[in-house]
Amino acid sequence: MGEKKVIVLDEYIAMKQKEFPRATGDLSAILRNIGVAAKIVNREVNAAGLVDILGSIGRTNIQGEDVMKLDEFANKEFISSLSLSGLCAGIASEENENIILVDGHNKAKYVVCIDPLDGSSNIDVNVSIGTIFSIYRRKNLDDICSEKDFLQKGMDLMGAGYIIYGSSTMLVYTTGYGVNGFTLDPSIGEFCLSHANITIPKVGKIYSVNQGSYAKFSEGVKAYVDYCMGISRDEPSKPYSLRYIGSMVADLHRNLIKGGIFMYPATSDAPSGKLRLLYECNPMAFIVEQAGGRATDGHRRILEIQPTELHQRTPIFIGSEEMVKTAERFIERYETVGA
Ligand code: P6P
Repeated sequence: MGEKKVIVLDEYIAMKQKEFPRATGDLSAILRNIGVAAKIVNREVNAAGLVDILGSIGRTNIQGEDVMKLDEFANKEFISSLSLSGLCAGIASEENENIILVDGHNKAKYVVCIDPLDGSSNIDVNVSIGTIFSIYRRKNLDDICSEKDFLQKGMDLMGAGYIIYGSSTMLVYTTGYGVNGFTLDPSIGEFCLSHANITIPKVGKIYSVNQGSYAKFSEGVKAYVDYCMGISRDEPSKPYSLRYIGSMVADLHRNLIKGGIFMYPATSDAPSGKLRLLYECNPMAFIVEQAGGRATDGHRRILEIQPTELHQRTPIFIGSEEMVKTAERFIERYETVGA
């Protein structure tokens, strides 16, 4: 009686599509297929934790194959689900060197970039991991899908999202009109709207970085990390809390809700940083900007970087707008001094 209506993902996607009279429903269909694959991967992620802890349970899948390595399983699941949609011409995956063309649909409207299971090295210690996806509209539908369809700036994304397999499993996405979060209710097997119109606080008290790499950061980044620790010589400040899980989706999801900055800077031995532009940084930057935050490589917006290679890396500073701007200020100051 008077209970709040639960809105499930498919209903929400359909509701939002009605707001765009010219929408054909193709993007909606891709999002729905991603939701289905997410539920299947979620089931395996939980079971796989069991396998890792208890060793192999000798389980075989319906094809009689041994249970595959988790990220390969997730990769196959998302590729298969996207291919079945018939609306995806090709897929760029962290797990595959080259793009995957979808048989029979290589002139379809969209392409998808995916990190099927980011942070999967954490699964055997039961740390939250995630899937990151992003959707581009192909530039020229007369051409067969090729790599150039994927090498588009993040600002041209049609949609982006992530699934976090954590204490609960959530799907968070945007199509450019705000960010919404859906929590999986296992009792009905549906993603239910739980975090409508997510906005990231302009300032937070959390910084996320691999502090162990401090010695390898640039002088500007070191100065900003000092500021986060409250030991800056330039600008005295109260210390933030360091929260670093080592799983980008988990670190970013927490900072999106609570406020904070996540950094994976360039280092002396990795001048482009570690994280990939196409299927990690662009989708997360799109989401965070849509939630009112900021994402740069220290100098320019992540979404303005023109990709030249599928697997290229970029440094990233992403999260609460004021905190990212402060990081940029320190970088600018020291680079000017250093120049
Ligand atoms: P490091 C996981 O391997 C990952 O790709 C991201 O999810 C995470 O933020 C980062 O690498 C952690 O890297 O070098 O700090 O262990």
